Amino acid sequence: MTGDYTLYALPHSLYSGRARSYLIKRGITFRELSTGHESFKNEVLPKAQLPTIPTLVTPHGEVIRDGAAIIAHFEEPRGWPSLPTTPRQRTVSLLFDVIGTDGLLRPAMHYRWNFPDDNLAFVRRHFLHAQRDTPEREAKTDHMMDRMRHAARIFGVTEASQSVVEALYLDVLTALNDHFAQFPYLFGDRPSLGDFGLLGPLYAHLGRDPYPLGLMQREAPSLYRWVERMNRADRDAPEFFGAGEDFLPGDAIPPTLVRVLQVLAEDFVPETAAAAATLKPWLAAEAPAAGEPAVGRLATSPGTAQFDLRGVPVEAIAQPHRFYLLQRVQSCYDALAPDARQAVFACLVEVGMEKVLALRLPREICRNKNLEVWGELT
Ligand SMILES: N[C@@H](CCC(=O)N[C@@H](CS)C(=O)NCC(=O)O)C(=O)O
Repeated sequence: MTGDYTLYALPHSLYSGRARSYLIKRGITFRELSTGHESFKNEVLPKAQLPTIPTLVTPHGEVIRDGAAIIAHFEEPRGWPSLPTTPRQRTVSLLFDVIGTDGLLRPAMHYRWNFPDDNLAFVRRHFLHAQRDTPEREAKTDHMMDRMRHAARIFGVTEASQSVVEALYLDVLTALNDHFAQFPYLFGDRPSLGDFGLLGPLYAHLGRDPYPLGLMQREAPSLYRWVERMNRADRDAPEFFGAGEDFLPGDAIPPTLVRVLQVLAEDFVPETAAAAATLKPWLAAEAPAAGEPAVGRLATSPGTAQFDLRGVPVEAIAQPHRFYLLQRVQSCYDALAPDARQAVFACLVEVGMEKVLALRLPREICRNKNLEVWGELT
């Protein structure tokens, strides 16, 4: 018996993990199909416009491409129940969503592709089985794997930067582990939009491929439990006694979460600033017409961003997508009353993230027919 919804996704796909977890947690019945099914090419792709996963087909045949859009499809009509209503938690939850989808790609790609002794056979099995058994299957698998292996380098992992990428990731593991030792989810007893975004890199790559999985299980068992928990329909928190069902009271951002954000800020802020510095002149020179695609397939970009990570120079592709989701953080902040805005600003100063409020592109990114497109020229 299959569900009413069909999710085109793959177990080893980063962005699929976010949408899948959302559907599981919200109790939405679905069946999952790989992109190797003929229906993906013939029926879905013409409406999806880009061959990316996750893509959802609703019982009415509506096709929704992109994890954020899939989640919004369920959240928007219900007044965003997965977003806390209080100012600090709401803003920070949206911030975690973009950090998950765009800010942790470097360790995700590094720990998948640069540990072939442990990972390669496992990963190859997944790429192979994403496709039908045709004569071209092996060649197609190699092609797709080469494309994604290349992504590790263009997201900024080189011989020179590898040790800093690893050191920073170990600090992220420790900080998240300390948090999830105290709370089942980012904001207490209930998963939020930020949890779903953060799960992307921490599931398919960092919490599932053999090498990083071992690392997480050894170094961060409470984080590993959160990864498991995010893929279960129930609360899955037997180790927490007397816990409830809601976000933390009093708009609290607990000290363990402050620490997580401080570590994440170390590369999220300089990378976002450098990406803005690359994209702004590109936008001015290109002046794409309103409605032109702003976001393409993974690992395509108009240029690179250069910045320092703990004193080590890093060069990574600058992708407009991070600004698409950052717009939501900024709009949430802009819509607050002055005293709430002050509270959020003070919180972001404490975690070293206040600069992201001002890192805006001169052109808005909107959605049109399953594509993220440039908004009006201003
Ligand atoms: N913004 C999209 C990104 C989706 C995405 O890039 N998915 C990857 C798999 S994790 C993909 O489909 N890559 C294939 C490609 O770029 O050709 C989302 O959040 O759903």
